[in-house]
Amino acid sequence: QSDLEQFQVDKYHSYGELVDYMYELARKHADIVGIINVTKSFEKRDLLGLKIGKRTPWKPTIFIDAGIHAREWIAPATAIYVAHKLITEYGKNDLITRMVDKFDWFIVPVANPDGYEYSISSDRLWRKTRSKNDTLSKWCVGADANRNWGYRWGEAGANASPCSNIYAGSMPFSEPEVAGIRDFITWQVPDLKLYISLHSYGQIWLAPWGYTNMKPSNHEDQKAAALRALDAITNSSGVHYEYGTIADLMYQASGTSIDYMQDRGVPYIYGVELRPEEDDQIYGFTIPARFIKPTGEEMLASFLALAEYIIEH
Ligand code: ING
Ligand code: ZN
Repeated sequence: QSDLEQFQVDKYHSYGELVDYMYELARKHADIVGIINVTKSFEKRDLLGLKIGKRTPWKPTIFIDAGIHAREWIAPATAIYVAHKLITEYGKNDLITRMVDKFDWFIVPVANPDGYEYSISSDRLWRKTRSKNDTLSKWCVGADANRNWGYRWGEAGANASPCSNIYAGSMPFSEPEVAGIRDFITWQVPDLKLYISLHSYGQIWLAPWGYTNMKPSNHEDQKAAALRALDAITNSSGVHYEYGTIADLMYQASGTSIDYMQDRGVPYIYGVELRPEEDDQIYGFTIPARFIKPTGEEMLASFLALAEYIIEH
C-alpha cells in the first residue's frame, strides 16, 4: 500500500507528515496538483502548500491558509481535508470538478510551521511564531503572525510587547512567514478572488474589518456571499456558525491578514473560526480528531458555495 492510501486525513499530523503527504498528492495527481514553495520559516522550514487546478492559464484564484496560529490544530487538518477532497473527488463529484476547472485553488495548510511544531513538542497552547529578536525579546519568543501584516499595523487590538500573545512584531512583515505569503500572493497569484484564513475556535464566519467597526464599501456583497457559505454549512452538518465583522463579533484586531487583503482590493475575504463553538468548556483548541471530518466537510461545502457565488456575480 502506498503512503497516499495510508495517510489518515482525519487524524492530526506533524508538519513533516503533512509535507510528505502534500508531495505524495502532487506526485499521484500531477495533472491537477502542484507543490507551491512559499518561503522559509524563521527556523528554516520550507513553508509549502498545494496548487490545485487544471494547467490552463488565466484562471481566477482562491487562496486558503490555515495554521497562522500554532495551537489551532483543527485548521491545518481542515485545510488538508479540503485539499484531499478537491483532489480525489475531481472527475467524480460534479460540483468539485466544475470548481476545480474554473479556479486555481492555493491551499497553505500550515502558515506558521515553526509554531505548529513547537505546539506539538513543547507547549500545546503556543500561538505565535518562533522568531527571536535579540534586542527586544530576550525572554519572549515570537510574534503574532495575525497582527504582523502591514495595513493599520500596530493599532488597536495589537500589542507592542514581545511577551504579549498579540505582539505585532518589531515592524510590519517582520515575520518571514507573513512576508513570504504577502510576496507569494503579490507575485504568483493573479486575479485573487477569494481569500480565506482558517482559525479556531468559535464557529464564527468573519468579514473585514478587524481594526475598526466601520464596514468596507463592498460589505453587503461580501455578506450575501457569506450567507451562501453559511447555508452550505447548515446543509452539510447542521452546525451553526455566527456571521459578522471581526471587530463587531470578536474584538478589534489590527494587522490581520484579513484587513491586508481587504485593503489590497481582494473582493471576497473571510476569516473562519472553526469548531468547537465559542462557549465550549471542554475542548477549545484541543478538539479531538474525530471532529476533523465533519469540520472539513462543512468547510468544503462552504468554499464550493462561495466559488459558485463568485462565478454567478
Ligand atoms: N482569532 C483571531 C485573532 O487573530 C481573527 C481573530 C480571525 C482575526 C480571523 C482575523 C481573521 O485574534 C483567533 N482565534 O486567533
Ligand atoms: Zn487564530
